[in-house]
Amino acid sequence: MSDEDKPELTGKIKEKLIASKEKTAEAGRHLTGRPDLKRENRLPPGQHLVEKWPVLDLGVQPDLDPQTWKMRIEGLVEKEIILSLADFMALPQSRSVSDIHCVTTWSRYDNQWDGVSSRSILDLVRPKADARHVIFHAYDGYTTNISLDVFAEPDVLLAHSWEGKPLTREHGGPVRAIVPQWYFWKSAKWIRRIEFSATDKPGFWEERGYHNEADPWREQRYSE
Ligand SMILES: Nc1nc2c(c(=O)[nH]1)N[C@H]1C(S)=C(S)[C@@H](COP(=O)(O)O)O[C@H]1N2
Ligand SMILES: [Mo]
Repeated sequence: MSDEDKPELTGKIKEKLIASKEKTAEAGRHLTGRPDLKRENRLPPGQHLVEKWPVLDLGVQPDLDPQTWKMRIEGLVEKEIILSLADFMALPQSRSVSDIHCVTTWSRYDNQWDGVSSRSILDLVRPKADARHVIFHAYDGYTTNISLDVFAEPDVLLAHSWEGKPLTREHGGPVRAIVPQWYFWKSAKWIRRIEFSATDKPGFWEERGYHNEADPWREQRYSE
């Protein structure tokens, strides 16, 4: 129930509510992305809140040398590119704040990411008209797929930093995807290659029973 529906809010309580709402709205104005943080209830169904950031992967955490690291962006694009970390860091930089929702039911609020926005990447490589899907390929062999529309959302980043510090190896450094509107399995760590495709290609978990989309607000956890 929203505050407006509650009948008798008076005096101090009302003032407090308005002040907190103004703060939320103020925070929202600085966000480029989806308005998750403006939700009255930010916790999607079936999730619980954690403070610490858990580590989840397939048990292999590639040890990538920043000096030799490369990321390739290819497939149905006008211009395929290979970026070194220096090239990547020289691209226009963006910051976004978003909540993490993991399908294993933990959520973590207000993560501050720095990196290169998906939109900058799109400007650079220019997807061809028939490109519809984006597939992340990672250095540990992991893959995951999202639609080009979701990739193009303004809060999607290829992130190199969390809370102002370089991403650690366990969390996917030097560069991982952040796709805030989906469950976190779509946010590939240790990105090696980004493929633009006309056809969809279910990734590691999508082939093993996870939903092809991953909307936490609709609990798109597993496929039927
Ligand atoms: N390369 C790679 N990316 C990955 C995974 C993985 O195993 N390999 N696991 C996914 C899953 S299931 C989750 S919940 C998040 C976990 O990210 P974290 O360890 O930084 O919390 O990474 C996602 N990205
Ligand atoms: Mo996950």
